[in-house]
Amino acid sequence: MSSRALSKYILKCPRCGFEVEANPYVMRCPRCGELLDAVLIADRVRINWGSLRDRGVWRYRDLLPEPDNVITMGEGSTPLIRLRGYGNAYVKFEGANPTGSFKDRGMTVGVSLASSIGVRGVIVASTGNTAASAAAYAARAGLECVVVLPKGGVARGKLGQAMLHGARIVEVPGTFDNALEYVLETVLSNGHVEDAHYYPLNSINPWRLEGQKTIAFEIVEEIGVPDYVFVPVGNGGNIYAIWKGFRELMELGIIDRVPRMIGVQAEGAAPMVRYWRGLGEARVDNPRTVASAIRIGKPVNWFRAYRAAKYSGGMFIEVSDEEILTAQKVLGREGIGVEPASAASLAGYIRALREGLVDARDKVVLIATGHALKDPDALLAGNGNNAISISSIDELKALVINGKI
Ligand code: AN7
Repeated sequence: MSSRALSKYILKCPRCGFEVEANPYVMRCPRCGELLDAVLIADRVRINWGSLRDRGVWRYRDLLPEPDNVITMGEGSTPLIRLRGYGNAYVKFEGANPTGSFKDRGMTVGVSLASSIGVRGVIVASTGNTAASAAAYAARAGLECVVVLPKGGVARGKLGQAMLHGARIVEVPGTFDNALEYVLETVLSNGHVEDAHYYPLNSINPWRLEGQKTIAFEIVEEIGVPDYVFVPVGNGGNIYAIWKGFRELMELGIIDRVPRMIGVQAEGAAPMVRYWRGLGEARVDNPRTVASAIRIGKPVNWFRAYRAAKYSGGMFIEVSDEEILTAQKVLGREGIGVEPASAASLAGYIRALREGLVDARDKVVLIATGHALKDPDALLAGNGNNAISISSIDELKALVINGKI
């Protein structure tokens, strides 16, 4: 890999301040063990906002790592859709990415880096979307992909994608938290990538998160700085990445404030809410929710997520599974198809409106992280089958022409 790839960054510990020269291998602070931040060095950055080229994630290459091999499928540039039913809100529809989730923004950067440093393959633990995305981008790069999944805990669409793209699937007992532990214990030693044969692309990897921060850049280009951004939170990488994107634009003088970041969790899997309320560690031993994508009890990025909410003036809130499924239906009836985890952002917004945390005039963006087709079982279970069986044209005529349908 050329030395230029990460040259506009340093890796800095958010806890003890220790700095490391940017490189693809060190993920945790060698001194205190915290996950390191990838920090852009302002005088090494040259960006001409007015002459940005291209679409999607690489439009912002001036603010991203620049690996030699860029593995891209046009990810990013997703629609920002005005919500009709509630307040002053827009839905950032990440389901429109190549594999149907926001993970593609991260994988285009992460897999490009893996390809450029020359590894045999990539490895991820996943509740499903990371697996689908890693599998697709690795296939595109000609790399092997190992996905470690909680057995029985992954929605069928995502499992099918990992199979389609030729990933090696390894199933482990327990939850995502167990799967992540298997992966990190295997390939990381003291937060440093030991076995560079399989490069880890979970969200501990700061370079993958660099891709995800482009969600913030696109929002700013389209509607300026919103008052609030609602993000479904599992491992906590995405809320941090989006906040980081806004903050960098502020540091570059492009915007003058950062939106309040609101992290939304499912009641049965809400370690960040627990921590936020001062009730103990960011940890839930037996995470449960219908939203399998965010069925996570030990968010590895808890400190990153915490900083995003704290320093933006935001917070963490929780919603019930019932509220999540209602919100999924509300979006569905507006033509926007999201998986249950993604509906948590609207569920959180509805609750925040009801509780007066947010005013109906505040400009809000709801991050809709993944596509409805990811979890077909949730669609079929949640909406009832109102199909009418007929076997003649006359019957259809009777229904349609007589308005009986
Ligand atoms: C649809 O795929 O963790 O808080 O392994 O798929 O950054 O973890 C997925 C997470 C929200 C939470 N919405 O994002 C995985 C995985 C959807 C997701 C999240 C996920 P983070």
